[in-house]
Amino acid sequence: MKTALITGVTGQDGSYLAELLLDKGYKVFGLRRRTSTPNYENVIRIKDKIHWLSGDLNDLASLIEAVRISNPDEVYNLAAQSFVAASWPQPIATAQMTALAVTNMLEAVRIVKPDARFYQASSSEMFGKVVETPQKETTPFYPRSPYGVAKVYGHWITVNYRESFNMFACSGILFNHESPRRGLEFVTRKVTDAVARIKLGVQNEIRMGNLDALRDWGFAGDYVKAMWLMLQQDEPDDFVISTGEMHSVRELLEVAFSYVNLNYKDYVVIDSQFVRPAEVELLLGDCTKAKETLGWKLDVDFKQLIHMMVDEDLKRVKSEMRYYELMGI
Ligand code: NDP
Ligand code: GDR
Repeated sequence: MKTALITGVTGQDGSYLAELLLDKGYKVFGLRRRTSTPNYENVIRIKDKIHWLSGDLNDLASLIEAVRISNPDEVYNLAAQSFVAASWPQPIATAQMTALAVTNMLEAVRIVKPDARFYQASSSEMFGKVVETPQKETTPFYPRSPYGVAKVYGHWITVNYRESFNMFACSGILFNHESPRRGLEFVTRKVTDAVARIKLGVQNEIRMGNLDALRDWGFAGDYVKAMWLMLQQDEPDDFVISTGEMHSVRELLEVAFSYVNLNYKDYVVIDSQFVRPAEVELLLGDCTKAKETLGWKLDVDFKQLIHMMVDEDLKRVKSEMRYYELMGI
């Protein structure tokens, strides 16, 4: 039985990855930071199957202890401050959690279990300003947010530990991937949640930022398979994971609202608070290397993804409404 340690296991990707590894027969350890309100929503179905470890990315001692206790064959470093918009008001916390913390995790592995295989969650946000399209492993980085800058650090320190200490360290440069477990502040989930609420009569409008931004959106359940595949290769390497298709935020609104027979133009209000100080106008990935080397492929396309998210939000909002009715709220 193989053993994996996942940081960020309570997040979107961590929960799908934990399910995938449990299905493959892994013993899964999940690192969880202490929060005043426990947040097990994404892992509710597998909570009892995960071996929980208490730790924080900024507390090296806790990471060393997590690696010592779990003695992992594979480490997936998914934890981060992952919301780009929050990285302007919280640039230092973002640098600590999204950049420096990667060194903490690599050090913990290097000191305690240097032969463990290591996955770093790098991001298409590192490409930022358009230098080349589509973007691939060799495209130069030009990050446009404190988050993007922090991810560039995390990416290069992972490459550096591979080259300096001969560690099996891989970096997955993943383009946007979404699911019904996506945080409510990210644009896809914000839209599908609003569509459900508007359809059910508990919301009147949705306030949005830049509708012209273009993104390469895939399904998180497909993307975690690529993370696992990267750690099964003979040699460590870095891979772009993407759909190779791009859609605008406006198109996302169109697809989500029309699915429930509504016109987004009747509900969208542009609000400058959601416009970013510097924008990444366009992301489009070329994942030929991953397809050829890893044999990775997509199962869910853009429309299926957005429809799946609207369906799940409709179910959730309906059950919330039933609960409030029962409670007389
Ligand atoms: P989420 O925001 O859903 O999850 C982030 C996770 O990190 C949560 O479990 C969170 O815990 C944990 N975390 C944050 N800070 C700390 C800390 N100080 N100590 C311990 N744990 C912490 O992100 P995703 O699942 O969407 O993304 C996973 C990773 O992939 C991130 O690194 C993200 O930047 C990167 N990425 C994501 C992409 C995407 O489109 N989803 C694309 C490219 C990269 P808690 O529940 O307590 O908040
Ligand atoms: P992103 O995702 O910044 O690409 O980072 P997000 O869904 O937040 O934004 C995508 C695009 O939509 C535009 N936008 C809005 N975004 C939000 N959140 N809210 C709005 O109201 C809104 N209106 C327009 C944004 O300006 C942007 O252009 C995600 C995260 O998962 C990162 O962790 C990851 O690294 C990258 O994807 C790849």
